[in-house]
Amino acid sequence: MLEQRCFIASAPAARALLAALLTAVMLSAACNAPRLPGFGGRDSRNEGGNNGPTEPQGPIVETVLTGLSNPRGVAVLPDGSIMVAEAGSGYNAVDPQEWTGRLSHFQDTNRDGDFEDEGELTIWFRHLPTYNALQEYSTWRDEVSGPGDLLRHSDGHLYLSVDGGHDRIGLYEISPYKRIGRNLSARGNMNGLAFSRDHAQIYLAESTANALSVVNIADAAHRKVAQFGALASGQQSVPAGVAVDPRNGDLLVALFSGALVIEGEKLPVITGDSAVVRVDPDTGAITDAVLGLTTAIDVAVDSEGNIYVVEMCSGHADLIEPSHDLFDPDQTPLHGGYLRYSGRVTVFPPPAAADAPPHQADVDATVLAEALDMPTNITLAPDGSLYVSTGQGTPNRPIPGPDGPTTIVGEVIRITLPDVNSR
Ligand SMILES: [Ca+2]
Ligand SMILES: [Ca+2]
Ligand SMILES: [Ca+2]
Repeated sequence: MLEQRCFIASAPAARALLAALLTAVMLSAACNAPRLPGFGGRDSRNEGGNNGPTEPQGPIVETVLTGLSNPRGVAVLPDGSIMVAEAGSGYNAVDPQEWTGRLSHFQDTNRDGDFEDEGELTIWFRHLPTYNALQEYSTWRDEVSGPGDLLRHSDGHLYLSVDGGHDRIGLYEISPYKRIGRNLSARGNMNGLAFSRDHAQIYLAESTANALSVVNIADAAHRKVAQFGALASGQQSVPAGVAVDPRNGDLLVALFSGALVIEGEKLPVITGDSAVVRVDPDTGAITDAVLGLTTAIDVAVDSEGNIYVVEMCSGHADLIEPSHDLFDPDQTPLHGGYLRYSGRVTVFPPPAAADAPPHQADVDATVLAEALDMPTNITLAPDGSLYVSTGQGTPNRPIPGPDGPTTIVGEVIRITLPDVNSR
């Protein structure tokens, strides 16, 4: 209780600071059009023989799905349709029929560019586990878990990680005929998944265990690849996302960074302590790839070695009591632990040499999208576009938004890069 009182006493000052920070974030979002300085050297090339100066072209950011409940992993199918895992509402009902985790298929059958017209949604599974860490683990943060990352194998099978809390953890194999088959791993929660280049194995970012493991699809044999130590302030590393560098098979892992309690104050986010590291899949050797990040939660790598990073938020705000009613639509708008609308997607070039120093986020980041509301997952589609899931937290809960009070809405955005547009 002492800890709680300490936090509440310091809350007004923290709120004022965070309000200022939020304003700064919003202003910078309004003033800075999406930009790609020097990304891949393509901006300045201006091929095509246009007369006169050409406007530097930024990425196109579109909302392709809205009204979801904690969208997480997205898998893009060869026909351009997408499968989306949703962690659900977080309401951990006694009756499994009331669980709201889902796996759904979205097809743009009328080809108007979105997946929101009649008949474009087919729900494959609608009662998968869901819970909120605020209630289960008293984290003082609005944090929903359930179905998590999703991969589509070249043979058509899907692999879905599920964190439904105690005894409801799995990496499930799902046939193209909508049958849930084997559970390949139930050792601990798996926030991020990535195939090995030959699709024979799946790498697992095991956030609670602070480990990176690999599981063979054929026989479900499990092997730990790396164990991550503490980050700069002594907090746990919390690996949240993993990607395979298609050029050499290296693993890129997003280390989200764990919470700290300093002098009784709960600090869910230590700004700048999050990182992306490169892991040798054979030796487990770990080297820093990008430093100075905040809440790096997922990562992707393209065929040229460019590293795409999702940061969930830029700080913490309005921690909430475990007794807070997340489902009361008349609650005062509160951030709920993490600063809303402060997430972003950035890209970093491949290292110039094997022994090049790591990138520094404040210097080397090219921003592709910012002021996002709590993004969690990124998927690099075969056509080079990026699908990012946003809106982590209890769906419909009142929160402060960029234009005043709003509510949490799960969405999937698509980021189309300039070099992709001109292909
Ligand atoms: Ca459509
Ligand atoms: Ca439409
Ligand atoms: Ca992922």
